[in-house]
Amino acid sequence: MTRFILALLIAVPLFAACSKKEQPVPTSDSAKMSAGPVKEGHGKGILKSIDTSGNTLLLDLGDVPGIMEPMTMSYVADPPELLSVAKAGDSVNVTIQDRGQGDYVVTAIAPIGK
Ligand SMILES: [Cu+2]
Repeated sequence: MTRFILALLIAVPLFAACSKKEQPVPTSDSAKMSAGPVKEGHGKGILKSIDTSGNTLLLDLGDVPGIMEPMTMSYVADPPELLSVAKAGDSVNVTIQDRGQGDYVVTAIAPIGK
C-alpha cells in the first residue's frame, strides 16, 4: 500500500509536467460570436429610400438603444416584404436587430400616423 501511494506521488507530478507541455486546443471564437445572441432594439425615424435590388432600406434613425446611435444608414430588410410597407419620406417605427459582425437588419417597419 505504501508503495502504491509512493508510486502515485511520483506519477502525478510527472503527468502534470507532461500535460503542461500540451498546447490548449484553440476554440473557434469567431464561430461562437457569429452564433451569439441577437440583440434587438426599437427606433424611430425617416425612411429615406428603398433599394429593391439590394434588399435594403436607407433609414435616418434616432437612437436605437443598445443597437445603434443616431445615424443614417442602410439596413437589410428581413423579410424582404418590408420593402413595400412604407414609402420614401415616411416617418416610421422600426425594429432593428444586431446579428453580430456588422450584420444589422430591419425586421419590422410601420409608418407613423397612417
Ligand atoms: Cu450605424
